[in-house]
Amino acid sequence: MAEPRAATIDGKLAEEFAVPSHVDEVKEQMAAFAGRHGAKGRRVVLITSGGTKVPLESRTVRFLDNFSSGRRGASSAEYFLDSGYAVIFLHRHRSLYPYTRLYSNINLLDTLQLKSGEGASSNSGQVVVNQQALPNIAKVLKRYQEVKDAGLLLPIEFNTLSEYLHLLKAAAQALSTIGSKAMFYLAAAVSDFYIPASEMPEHKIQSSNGPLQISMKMVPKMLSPLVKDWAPQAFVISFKLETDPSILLDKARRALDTYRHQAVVANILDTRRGYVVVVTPETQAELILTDEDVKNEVEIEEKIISNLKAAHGQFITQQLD
Ligand code: PAZ
Repeated sequence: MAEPRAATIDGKLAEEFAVPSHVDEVKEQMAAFAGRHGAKGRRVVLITSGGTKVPLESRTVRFLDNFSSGRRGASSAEYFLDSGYAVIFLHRHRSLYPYTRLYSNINLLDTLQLKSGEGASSNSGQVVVNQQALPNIAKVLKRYQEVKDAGLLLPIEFNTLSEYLHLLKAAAQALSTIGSKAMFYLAAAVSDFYIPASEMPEHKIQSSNGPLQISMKMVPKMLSPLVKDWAPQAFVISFKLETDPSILLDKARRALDTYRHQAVVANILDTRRGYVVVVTPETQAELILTDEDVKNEVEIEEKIISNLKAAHGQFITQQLD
């Protein structure tokens, strides 16, 4: 069946997904960011990252969530920054974040010590950092501060599926001004199903009513209007996650046929940290972490970004011809 175009999706977004009150303000920030970097000849990538939360009640006690940690998006942001891109990081609240992701499993209080000597026994003693508890912290902090001082990273948060959908549309429109210099790297794990506000119970669902049966609608596919209407000149990468390897590549190719964007990064849940396939209409590149890579702490995202940066370069050149 044909995909609904922008007009239909715009209507659906407005009717069935609450518009976040700050969407216009964020859109202006993103447009200014893209304009500033685009004017300097810099490429800009919008990364989406993390899972989405789908409420079951409007005064939400319960919601459906998914596995995504946001690690792919956060580490990719670092490699894009290292490759000269400016990054808009549209991420789920409290999912992993560039640079701090490296310390996400560390208890902050285990990295700090009260300085011995005067005041150490009182509540006002000096606190010092135990650098050994934070591997490579000086190098990571230096890079984080360089990125921050140069204004190269614009973080934008979302919480719910509704916020994600509206902010992605705003981002697509904001980045359309820089044409082919814009890349969309859609790594977030977005729910395919939702309950429309009009069908959602207001109050907490009562277990005294017995077993729960819910019926959910399909979330509109944003790729279609993004590619055709909102940012038609941009370089667009979607991600495809499956658990069954036998259907992965077929589904990636079908997505390319349907949406006519530039590439799909295909991955399997259990092996996603060490193996992906970058599928384009003409090519298929397997990216694998070798034992040597693992020993040298190379991450799969470094290989993904190197592959996509080169493809984006060719795309920009073709658009100029
Ligand atoms: O967030 P994470 O690092 O735990 O996982 C990354 C991922 C599997 C969510 C991403 O690579 C991906 O495939 N995203 C798209 C998922 C999908 O909707 O098919």
